Amino acid sequence: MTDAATTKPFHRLLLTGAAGGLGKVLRERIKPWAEIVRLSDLGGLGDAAEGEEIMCCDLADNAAMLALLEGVDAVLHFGGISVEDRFEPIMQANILGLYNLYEAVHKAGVKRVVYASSNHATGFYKNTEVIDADMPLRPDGFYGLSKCFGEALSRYYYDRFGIETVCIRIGSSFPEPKSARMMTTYLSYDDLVELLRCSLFTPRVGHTIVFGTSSNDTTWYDNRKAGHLGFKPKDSSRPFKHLFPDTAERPGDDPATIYQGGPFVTAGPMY
Ligand code: NAI
Ligand code: 15L
Repeated sequence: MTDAATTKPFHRLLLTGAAGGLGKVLRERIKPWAEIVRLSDLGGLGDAAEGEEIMCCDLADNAAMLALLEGVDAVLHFGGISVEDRFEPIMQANILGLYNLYEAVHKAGVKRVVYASSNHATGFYKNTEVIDADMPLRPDGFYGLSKCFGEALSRYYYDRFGIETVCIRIGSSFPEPKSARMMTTYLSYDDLVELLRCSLFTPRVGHTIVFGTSSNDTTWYDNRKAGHLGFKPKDSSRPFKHLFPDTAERPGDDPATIYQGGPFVTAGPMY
């Protein structure tokens, strides 16, 4: 953590999934937080810029993950399968990968992880409901199930070893909403970065679950149980309202419009 010889809060911060949609955004935005940002993915990271280290590896490779975590102070875990898929690749990247990550975190003495969980851990709640972090998990597919596993695994490593994790159930973090549903789940990149900042720098987070959306006009989430993070989103999906004028006219018998997980609830299983 803070070192008298450095001016940035962390010496080395690891970002997994750095070649992905969010990873590319974060690669530029997290630099002020660490002297060295270690970037990891399967590949596709180009050359290291000043203040960067690149270590490509598969989350499913236990030995490579042990090496990846050496010398790391904190982790932003954004790597893995990010949509519904067959169970096998999800098992490798998101289940075995999570176990490998936390074993390596433990062995390296890392104190905090921020985990990119997903709204699909609770996607089978109806979009007429408002849920909070203590309500039972209701995954909407193998992908959502793997996020539930990550949340439970990180809880275990906190209870057993005191490793703190903030699990962010990200809604839909893209440049702009891509559907009427995303008017509710939208999380702007600026608000994502702010939520990561709160997750990394709040002094005590224990094991926290927080829903990651901007301050949209509609919400399915009650974030009061994560109030200690002090996350106050500044953006909203409102400026994109003109893109989805028929939001109020959704048909009532399509599962993709009934449940919070939207199209994910009918995407699987894919054998
Ligand atoms: P993405 O699919 O663009 O990026 C994921 C990255 O993980 C990819 O670059 C991929 O190469 C890497 N990866 C996949 N399998 C791997 C493995 N076995 N070993 C190492 N790296 C592997 O996804 P995106 O949108 O950037 O999301 C990042 C994280 O945030 C994911 O964990 C996703 O589940 C989560 N999330 C994202 C949301 C969004 O709206 N973008 C919403 C909810 C959750
Ligand atoms: C997710 O978990 C996915 O990673 C992302 O690609 C989006 O589809 C998002 O959820 C969503 O629900 O819109």
